[in-house]
Amino acid sequence: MTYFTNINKINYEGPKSTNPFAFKFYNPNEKIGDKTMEEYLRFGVAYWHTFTADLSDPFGTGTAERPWDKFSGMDLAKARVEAAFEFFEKLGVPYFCFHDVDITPEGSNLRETYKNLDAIVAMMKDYMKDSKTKLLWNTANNFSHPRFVHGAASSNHADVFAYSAAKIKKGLEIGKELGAENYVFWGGREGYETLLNTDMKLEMDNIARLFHLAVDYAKGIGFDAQFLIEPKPKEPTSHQYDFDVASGYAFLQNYDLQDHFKFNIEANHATLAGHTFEHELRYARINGMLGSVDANQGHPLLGWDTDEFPSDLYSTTLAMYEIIKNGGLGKGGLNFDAKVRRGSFEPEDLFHGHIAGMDSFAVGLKIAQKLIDDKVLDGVVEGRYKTYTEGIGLDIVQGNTDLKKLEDYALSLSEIKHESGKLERIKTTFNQYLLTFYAGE
Ligand code: XLS
Ligand code: CA
Ligand code: CA
Repeated sequence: MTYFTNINKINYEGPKSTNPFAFKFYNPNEKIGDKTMEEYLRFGVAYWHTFTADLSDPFGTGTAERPWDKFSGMDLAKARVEAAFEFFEKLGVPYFCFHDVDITPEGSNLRETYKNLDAIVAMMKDYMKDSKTKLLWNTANNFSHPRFVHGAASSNHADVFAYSAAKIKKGLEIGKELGAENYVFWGGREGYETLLNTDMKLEMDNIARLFHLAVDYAKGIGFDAQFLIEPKPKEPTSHQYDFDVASGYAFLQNYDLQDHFKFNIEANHATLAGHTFEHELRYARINGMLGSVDANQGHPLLGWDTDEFPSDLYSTTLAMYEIIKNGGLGKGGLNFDAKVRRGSFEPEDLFHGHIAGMDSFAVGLKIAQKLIDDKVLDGVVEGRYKTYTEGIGLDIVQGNTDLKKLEDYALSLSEIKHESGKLERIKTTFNQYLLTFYAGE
């Protein structure tokens, strides 16, 4: 059965195209630096937002009109797989991602849930034989069901720890079966509401215990996916343990997990943490911890996780700047953890959302590569830190000094001469690159 009947394959038609079902900037085979766009961007579709969600929000029921709505139970799960692979093919996207509960309904007990999962995973495996779309990552949803009311690995109840472990074990087996390149851990309810009833130390120790068990199990079954932690500062709990990359990295080092994990960085989670997207990418990159990206954006006026499709070119440019500097994303990719707005309820909106996101990152990639080729920001940064390339600065960075020597040097100084940071000039140049790009294309 065909689900998106009126929509054909989305092709690159260039910036002058007026066809809404065409890419204006994402040209998969175009070379940027030493890679093609497709190799750099490694786009993924999030199963939950695109095939499972109904666009309900805390104030209203779902509005989504989907061609698979007429099915229910396992028939619905199967229809979604058919629709998903049709969508991947038409969009020409190399990856997808899912939680266990996105692809099948939960059974009345864990054994039944496994049975449902096995059926759908077998079907997916079959579809993947003829499809170019691969699994970027899968994960266990250990947060939606009421059993996770007090957390998963961080729950006060040991049975919930065991249940969560079982779902992760199954997830790792599914990842292996489908050839997932990564496995994600987002700490859905791994956080707390109040310290008044919380043993924070035990909760954090237990999260680390479960991570170690997962690392060991994956090794045991020969599943060599990259493990990824996805930080988020709040929502649903008021204090999530993986607040941001910095706190997540400290956690990994504290529990000797840093060699087994990298980060999956979501733009909207970065902004919820009071950071920019590029701050989180930079923090991970300079520590060798940048694994993958959940590509979306928050609403500038709303303080919650709105998961919008990315369209802010300033942000996609700065994000791609970090990704190019990282030498690409390795096994990671750009997963659109993004949902169309509640008012965009028609099936074709799913294509428009992804086209917007893919084109925005393609533009970001092109501008970022040009900024790097022309050494625009590198030149600024090099000039700004030049005092560390000679004299006392060189001694400092090479470790050839001590407090006494530094004191002698400071006592000999008459006046410290600063230079302007030239922020306005830099921003103008940045805009020039954005605007020249438009004019030239
Ligand atoms: C929720 C998270 C979630 C993870 C995967 O805010 O973004 O969807 O990406 O569990
Ligand atoms: Ca996410
Ligand atoms: Ca989110």
